[in-house]
Amino acid sequence: MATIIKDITLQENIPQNILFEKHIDFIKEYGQKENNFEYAMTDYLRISGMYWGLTALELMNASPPHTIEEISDYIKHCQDPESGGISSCLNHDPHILHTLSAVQILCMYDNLKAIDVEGVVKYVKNLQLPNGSFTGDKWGEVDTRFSFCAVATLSLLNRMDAIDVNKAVDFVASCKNFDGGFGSRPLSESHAGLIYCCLGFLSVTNRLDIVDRDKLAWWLCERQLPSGGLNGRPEKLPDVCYSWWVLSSLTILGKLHCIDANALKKFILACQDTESGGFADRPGDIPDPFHTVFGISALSLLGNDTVQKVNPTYCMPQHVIDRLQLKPQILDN
Ligand code: GRG
Repeated sequence: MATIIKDITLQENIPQNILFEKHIDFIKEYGQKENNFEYAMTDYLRISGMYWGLTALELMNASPPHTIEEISDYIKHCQDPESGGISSCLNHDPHILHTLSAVQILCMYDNLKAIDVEGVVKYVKNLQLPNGSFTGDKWGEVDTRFSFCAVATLSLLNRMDAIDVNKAVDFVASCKNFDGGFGSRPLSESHAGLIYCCLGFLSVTNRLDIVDRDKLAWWLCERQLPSGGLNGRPEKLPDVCYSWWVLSSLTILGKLHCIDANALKKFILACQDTESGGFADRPGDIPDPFHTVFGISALSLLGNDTVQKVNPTYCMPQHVIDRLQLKPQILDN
């Protein structure tokens, strides 16, 4: 059966560089509009949104719009004293994704003392099921994203001893597919976002030996479309966020050189909004902090030295990972 290629056509006059001033203003202003509709409707994303915006600013060498004390204080109030987990915003249920985002922010500012670290460790430990998988919260959904969130959080806290790592690896290994990719659960379709989560998980746990390296690198390179952009699975449109999920995966596999880097750089730069600042999923769409941090991080992986070096496993500034003396596994070229 023939594969259908969906793609976009890049326009002329693509910016040649990162529009730093515009992106910095865009991110700084995004968090200030507390009375607008978007702010109210994105409660459920708040702490992860802070991680995207604050990481983007740090990678662009810009200071945060609030003091570290104000940021830490907000996070502290989102920690549930009972379970130890951290919620997306005040008065919401805790979730492992926002728990990771909070820990990433506090590690970036070297301020873990703002939260009850042992509470976080207890929360993550209690989300592990007997088969090694993790649920995202008390409601029980299982997904390889949560396996990544669990080990990323615990490794940043230097508390990997709290969980059964071998069982956790067995579960992720059971999500490997015939095409070399990984899905969200056993027998689920391979998807570049989930592949990042599984490779990130295996990089943290030092178990990249279970990967079919060449087959998976081939599948990931097949994500590049004639426009230069990457999609997340066959027959889908390109989206700048896959520049991150795919490139970080190829970097972990030691296969970054297999992509057409110049074509991808052009696509990523074309996703910048030259008026409002920020990156959109595709050129001409509405920009947001999610696509902005992943666009900038992908450019960092491609060697753009006007931004800080990003770590491919944690999507955090490399200097933070160095300070914490973490050495996630990365395969040689
Ligand atoms: C610390 C960087 C970091 C991540 C935390 C939650 C998580 C771990 C990673 C998410 C990985 C993932 C599943 C990304 C995909 C996101 C996305 C845009 C999905 C869109 O799904 P569809 O079906 O998109 O709408 P496609 O492109 O397949 O049509």
